[in-house]
Parts: sequence; structure tokens; C-alpha cells
Amino acid sequence: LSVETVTTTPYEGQKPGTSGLRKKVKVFTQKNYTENFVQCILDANGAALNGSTLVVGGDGRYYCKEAAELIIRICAANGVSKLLVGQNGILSTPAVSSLIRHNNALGGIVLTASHNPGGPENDFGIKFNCENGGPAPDAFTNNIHQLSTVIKQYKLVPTLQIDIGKVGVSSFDVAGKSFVVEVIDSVANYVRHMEEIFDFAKLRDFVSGKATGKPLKMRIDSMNGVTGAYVREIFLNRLGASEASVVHTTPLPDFGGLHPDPNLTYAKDLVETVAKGDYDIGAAFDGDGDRNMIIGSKAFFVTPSDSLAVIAHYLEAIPYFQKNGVQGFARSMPTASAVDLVGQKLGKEVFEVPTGWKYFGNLMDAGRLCLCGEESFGTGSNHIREKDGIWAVLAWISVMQHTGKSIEDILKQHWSVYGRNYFTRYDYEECALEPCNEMMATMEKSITAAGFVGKTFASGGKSYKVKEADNFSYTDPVDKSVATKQGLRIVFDDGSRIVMRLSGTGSSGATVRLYIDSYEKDNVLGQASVMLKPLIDIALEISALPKFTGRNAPTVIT
Ligand code: VG1
Ligand code: CO
Repeated sequence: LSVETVTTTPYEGQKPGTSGLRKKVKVFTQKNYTENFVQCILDANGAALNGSTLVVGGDGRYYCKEAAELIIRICAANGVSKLLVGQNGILSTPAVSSLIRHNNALGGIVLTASHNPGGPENDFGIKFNCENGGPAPDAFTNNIHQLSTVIKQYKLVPTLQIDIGKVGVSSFDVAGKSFVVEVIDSVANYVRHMEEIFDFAKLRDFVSGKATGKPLKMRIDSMNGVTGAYVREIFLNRLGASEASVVHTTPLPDFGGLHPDPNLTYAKDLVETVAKGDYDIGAAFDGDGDRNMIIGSKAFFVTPSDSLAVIAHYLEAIPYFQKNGVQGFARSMPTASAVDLVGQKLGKEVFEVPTGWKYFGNLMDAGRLCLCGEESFGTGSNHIREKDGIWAVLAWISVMQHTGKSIEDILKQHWSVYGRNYFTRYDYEECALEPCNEMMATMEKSITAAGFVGKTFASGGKSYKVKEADNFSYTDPVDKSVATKQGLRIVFDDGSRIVMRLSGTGSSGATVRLYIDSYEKDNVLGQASVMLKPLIDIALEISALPKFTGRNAPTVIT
């Protein structure tokens, strides 16, 4: 087969955000758009690309398969030796991370827009993960973007034909060099990995009811995303759950019209079913399987910040940590600091990093971090370098098995020991960009002006004194790289916080995220929306959000 060089011109805006490049399908399917970006990803790897192995797969959304086939033809022309491709182009994000690590690959190209809706009218995305299995760091993605502004040509092997619907190995001769494509079973490697981490025999006895006399009643909702196949294999085949325990397990190109984001708004079906029914645990995942939501009986909601803290507290219930030890913990800056308290108690390092999983990787590689999470329904460990939805559910079931308690009781006990971080996030989606930029600039100015620290704000009978206010910046403790402008934050005397930032995962307009975090040592059984109301009002006042966005209410509350 021979290589063709195609002349092209740059597209504007090929700048990866929090987690890869996300645009409407219609943008990706413009002439040479995907080709350009993929060529830039490959070029950003420099000489290391030659003779390398890469992993390719995605969440099964619309355009995934076509993009995977295109990537195969481009990789073939650029000196890559071997590709591991998920069958039909399907691999969850955690599975890609695991495969990269297990195969010593140079990296992986992940085809997903994660929790964004899919289908011809909606979003597609491409993300590059590096050889540690984690999302490429800022320096790398900046390089990709830089290359995309000057690209003049890309290379591909236009005549390379391959059926990625069939598992198997195909070898090609590309201009005298060997190129191998191995289409792999999408779930096998990942399932094996989970079996190494958790005690499946014990969990099977617990889930099937052999150990307790009654099966664990669960409802696992894949929301028509990529986790369906993984969920069926793990929960039904390996752990002996009943067929009724899993729903929406067929990955669909448009997620069946669902917005595959596991939160109280978009996973409504799960929440309502569990609220009405007789379940011990409910869980949902996002499109690419890295996010998770956990709810207990009667839809008792576990905030992701609490979920992280509880798992941290019970890590000894998981064989992987018994074997490998427990290093430090970490959370993203907007995430409530519940895990910090567990870290303090256990004498572990706790890190606060900017939003996005890429910031955890260095700390894990350096052996300083084993468990981390984000308020955005992301939880994971150093078994891979992505957050991992199914892993989180297995961790929770392990904690339930270990304690013999319900999810609600586990949380209540946790709060009685550590106190409670009330937390909520307000999202204002698809706002006009300009006024949002102006709002952020104005707020940054006012919170960093002389006299702001020390000021007191009062609302609803509560008052809060500003202790610290800034635009968060982070210096990576390992490679000393600096990330600036990661979100405005106001920290009050009692540890309560207001955080505001613009999303970096949207495909159009601006999404404002407002995070409210308030700690109570003793008053732990209140209702979050009531407890947080005063701080929310203060945040809206300081930011003048209604004025800038024209919105009186958020689109999503989590
Ligand atoms: C959001 C979340 C962030 C998460 C990112 C990717 O980013 O807030 O915590 O890491 O999505 O998650 P942003 O910039 O929109 O706030 V996923 O599951 O969409 O890859
Ligand atoms: Co995701």
C-alpha cells in the first residue's frame, strides 16, 4: 500500500479544552477537519511516533466508527507500527487508559465528547492520552493546537481497507514497512483489570445474595453509553446480578436521545425509579464511562465529593490497596474538601489541582497519589490515569460488603466522624460568551481589589468573612509546570467557599459553573439546598450573574 500526501489548510479553534477537542459532528465532518487534527496529534508526538503502538477507540457515539477507520489510515501513513482498536471502534475511556498501560503503548486516541449529547446534530470529540494512560498535559495539547494553526498537509493510506467489526489481527505492508491493526474485544482487558483490583469472589457472594441471604438490589444505568457491554459482563456474568439490575446497556450513536451525564437532572429515570422502588444502590455513568453517580436506597444522593471521602476512608476494603499501599489523595479545586479531612486523619498528603483529570497523572506517576476525584461525578485511582465509573461502583459495593451497612448509614456515620461538606454546583449552560467573559473579568477585579479580603457578606441570617480570594493557579509539584486562571474562588473564615469558572468542555457558547461548598462540624443532617441558600445568594450578588447572563435560574443543579 502506498502513502498519499494531501494538501490542506488550517482550521481555527482546534484547541483542546478540559478534556480533548469537542465540537458539533458537523464541524468534525467538514473536509479535512478531523484529518488535520489527527495529523497534529501524531506530529505532536515527534520522533517517538515512529514504530509506536497506539490505542484507538471511543464511546460509540455518532461518527465514532468512521473516525476510527480514518485514524487507522492516517496512522498507517505516519510510521505507527501497531494499532489496538476496540471492536466497532468501541472502548470506554477507562478501558483505553488501561490498554495503553498494559501494552506499553505510546498513547491512545479517544473518540468521545464524554457527557455531551451525541448524534448527527450533537457533539463529537477527539482526545489524546499519553503513555501513562492519562489525558495529554497542557504543554502537549498547546503544541497540538499550535500545529493545527500552521498545518499544510496530512498523510494517509487511502486504499487501506479494514473491517473493525471483527476481532482479529491484520497486517499490511505500507511502503515497505509493516503496519498491524489488532481489533480487540472491547471489554476483556478491562474486566480482567477489575478482577485484579477487587475481590470478585467475595463481591459475587454479596451481590448474588449467597453471603447475606438476599441479593443486593441494584439498578445500574448505562444511559445508552459505552459502559453497557462492560456492565453486562461484570455485574451480570461475573457478579451474578439479575438481568433487571442493569438498564440502557446498548451503546447507541445518539444515546437514545438521553443526555448521558450521570447527575440528578439528566439521570432522572434512575433517580425516580430508585426513589419509588426497593433498591440498595443505584448508579449511572456518562457516555464514555469515566463518570459515575451513586445513590442509595430511596435515591439518597451521595455527592461526588463525599463519595471520594468515603472511599478514601475505606480503602482497606479493596485488595488492590491492601497490596499496593495507600499513598496520598487529591481532588480538583472546586471539589468540596471532605477528602482532605480523611487525609488529615490518616496522615496522608492531600493535593488540590485544577479541574481536569490530566492534573492528577504526574502525582500518580511519582507515587504520591492513589485516589482522587472531582465534584463532576469523577472518581478514580492510580490503577489507570482516567476517572473510572465502573471502578467507583465496584468500590462502593466493596464498602457496602465490608461494612454491612446501607449507603445512607455509611454517609451518616462518615459525617458524624468528620463533619459534613454541603456542596452544590449550579450550571448555566449555553450562555452568550462575551458577557460571561466580561462577568469573569469584572468579578476577578473586584475580588482581588484591595479591601476585599476581610469584608463580611451576610444573607439569610448567616454571615461570612472573606479570608482569601484569587484566580486559582497551580504549580505541579512534580514537573513544576504552572496552570493559571483556573477559576475564581472566594474562601471564607469558616472554610466555606464560592468558586466560579467557565466550562472547558462545551462545544458552543459558554457554560458558567458556580460551586458552593460549606462545612458544618455538627449540623450534618440538614438539607443541602437550604443550608447553602445564603452562600448562593451571596455568590449571585458578588458576581452579578443574573445581570451578565440574563439568567434567573441555572440549567442544571448538582
Ligand atoms: C468538566 C468537569 C471536569 C471534568 C471534565 C471532563 O469540565 O467540570 O471536572 O474533568 O468535564 O469530564 P468543564 O471544563 O466543563 O468544567 V468528562 O467525563 O466530560 O471527560
Ligand atoms: Co466522561
